Amino acid sequence: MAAGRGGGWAAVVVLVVLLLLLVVLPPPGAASAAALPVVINTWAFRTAAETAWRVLESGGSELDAVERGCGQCEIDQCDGSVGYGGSPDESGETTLDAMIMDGNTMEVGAVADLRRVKNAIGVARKVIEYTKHTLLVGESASLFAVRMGFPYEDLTTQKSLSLYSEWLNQSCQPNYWKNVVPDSSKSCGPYKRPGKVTYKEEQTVSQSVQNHDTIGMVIIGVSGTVVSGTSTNGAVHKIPGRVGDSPIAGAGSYADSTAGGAAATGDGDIMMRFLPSYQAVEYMRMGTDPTVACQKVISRIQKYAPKFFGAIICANTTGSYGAACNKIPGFTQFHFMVSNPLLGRPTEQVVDCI
Ligand code: SD4
Repeated sequence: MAAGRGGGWAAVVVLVVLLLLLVVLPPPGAASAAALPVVINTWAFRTAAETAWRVLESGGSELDAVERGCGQCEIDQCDGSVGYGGSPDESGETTLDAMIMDGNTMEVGAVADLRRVKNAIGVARKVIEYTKHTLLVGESASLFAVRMGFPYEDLTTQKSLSLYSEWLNQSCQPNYWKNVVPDSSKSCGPYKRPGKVTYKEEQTVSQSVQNHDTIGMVIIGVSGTVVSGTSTNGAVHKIPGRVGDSPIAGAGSYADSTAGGAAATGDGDIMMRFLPSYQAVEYMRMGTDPTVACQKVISRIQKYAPKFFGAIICANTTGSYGAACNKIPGFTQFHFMVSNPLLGRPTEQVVDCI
């Protein structure tokens, strides 16, 4: 009887300890300690992170820091997928998509299919500052940029030219067409609708991971101001006119100073259908830990597109942050940069994909 009572107490103590651990410990994969300001950006784009951090340190605004940070990647041509000279489209031209969002005012400035102007996020910022619009596209966006004082220049480089000619030499493979004649999985266009349509199941173009590497950045300032931004040259060999997720508010990134910010990277054609950045911010608004918010967003997309290539970064207004990615062959971990006062300087971090 006495032994039984002792066993009962032991069980109670174990239960209490377990409950305490549950309360004290963060959920698996949860973010490290929070501190403000925080700068978080997709991929190991260190110079972008350093640039943004320096702007904050020298008293610049969060918008300035996001613009300069992402702008640095445009100058560095980060991974060939940001800025000029990357991702030639089907006609060999590089076109850019970018956005910037102010989570205090909920204003967004964005450009898509921007041609012959290098500093896409700079132009996006001008859309906020000098227009009542949100998104400008194509040649007209370029004309706007020139009016705003940006140089009009060729975005083609030796590298983008050789990527383009290699693609032509391999019968324009891969490409983004389906259900057309001639058969787009075997030959170049021009393609047409067939006389009699026999729809094939949607083919996912097998993109290499290097095909997509947008910079997405979220900054939470010391007073809780949330700002986000993106910049990319999109998808290699895209059909001219194609716009991805990056310049779309809620898809490429989202910022709300009452909840947090998020930014996505990966296969924008799929990801933009789910507004993942908006969804992640809404999860954080409900109190969900940033890592878990990121994971929930990835899981929602997985149900429809199990093999999609993509990742997302999330940060809430306390400075807590996290990231998640979809595990596919060749992409099992996602690297991103974080800067906050606890880390001291921009630090590369990594998460295992789910
Ligand atoms: C796009 N999401 O245009 C962009 C490309 C990219 O990481 O992320 N990459 O689809």
